[in-house]
Amino acid sequence: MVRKWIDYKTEAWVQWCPGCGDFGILNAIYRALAELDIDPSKLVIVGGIGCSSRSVYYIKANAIHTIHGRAIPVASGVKLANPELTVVVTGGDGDLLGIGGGHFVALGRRNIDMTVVVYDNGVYGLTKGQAGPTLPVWLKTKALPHPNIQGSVNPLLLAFAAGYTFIARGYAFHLNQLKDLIKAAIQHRGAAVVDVLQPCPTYNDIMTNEWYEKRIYYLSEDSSWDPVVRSPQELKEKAPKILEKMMEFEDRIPLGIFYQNTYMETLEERLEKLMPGYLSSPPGRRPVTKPLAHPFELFKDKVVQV
Ligand SMILES: Cc1ncc(C[n+]2csc(CCOP(=O)(O)OP(=O)(O)O)c2C)c(N)n1
Ligand SMILES: [Mg+2]
Repeated sequence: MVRKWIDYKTEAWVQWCPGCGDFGILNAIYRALAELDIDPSKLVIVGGIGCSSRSVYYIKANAIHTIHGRAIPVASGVKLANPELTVVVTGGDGDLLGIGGGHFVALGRRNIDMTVVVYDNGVYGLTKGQAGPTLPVWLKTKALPHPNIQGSVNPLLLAFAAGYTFIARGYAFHLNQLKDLIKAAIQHRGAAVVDVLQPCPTYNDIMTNEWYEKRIYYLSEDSSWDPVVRSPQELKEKAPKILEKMMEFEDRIPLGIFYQNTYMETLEERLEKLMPGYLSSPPGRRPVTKPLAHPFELFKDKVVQV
């Protein structure tokens, strides 16, 4: 069966402002899912709280609207209980990098095989435009009484430091390119993040479509760009260039895949080493009468008495 993008659209009324970048991101997700022909019954979309997190209502899948900042831990539980599911987290810069920042870091360290799509508009859209964690310092967007006095966090550098093994950046209104980035993120084995620059026409009157379109370009315009890292040695060689590109966010803003690590093991693979049979018969599909060994049993010979 070949699915079309419309097969992933629900009947729910989409509650976003006219011109919001979220429409572009949602459409790119629909198209990525369709091109990968993902069975909606094996797909789980998890959102936190925010305009962007409402995507869970608009995608035909098993969907969970969690609490603010907690989409990643809920999604991690889903994936670890049943690793054969495709798990995608949709949320805002505030949700994923502000209140949920600790969980964002933990996912990188764990390298669980799932995808995080950051709808990055620099503001808390749902609560009327306060400064979000990616809003550059000294910018005064229209809902702020004073310029932003806090520095911003760079989602790509944070993801790299945390251990994500796929890191990309897209633009909400470049539908085809964004669709390809989300597809590659879902296909990647390990924790993947796609930071999507998303104009918020209601509250971010500085980082507008025009502002972005003057600055953005694709890393792939340089035919020698190769973000794939296959060994620790290759990582050492390529890291300086990758970091230089991740830090570029002024007159020019690069888009595309910045980094893809293909050798790092996932948490699921680590669990399989500890508990043989975990992947072929994961907790979510085991009869309750046949649970996996209790973690204390697994570690009993390894405990060091002090
Ligand atoms: C514990 C808690 N604190 C604060 C809020 C209020 N709140 C709701 S959404 C939100 C931020 C949304 O910003 P972002 O995640 O960037 O999403 P956007 O609306 O911009 O898409 C905040 C602070 C909340 N719902 N729960
Ligand atoms: Mg936001």
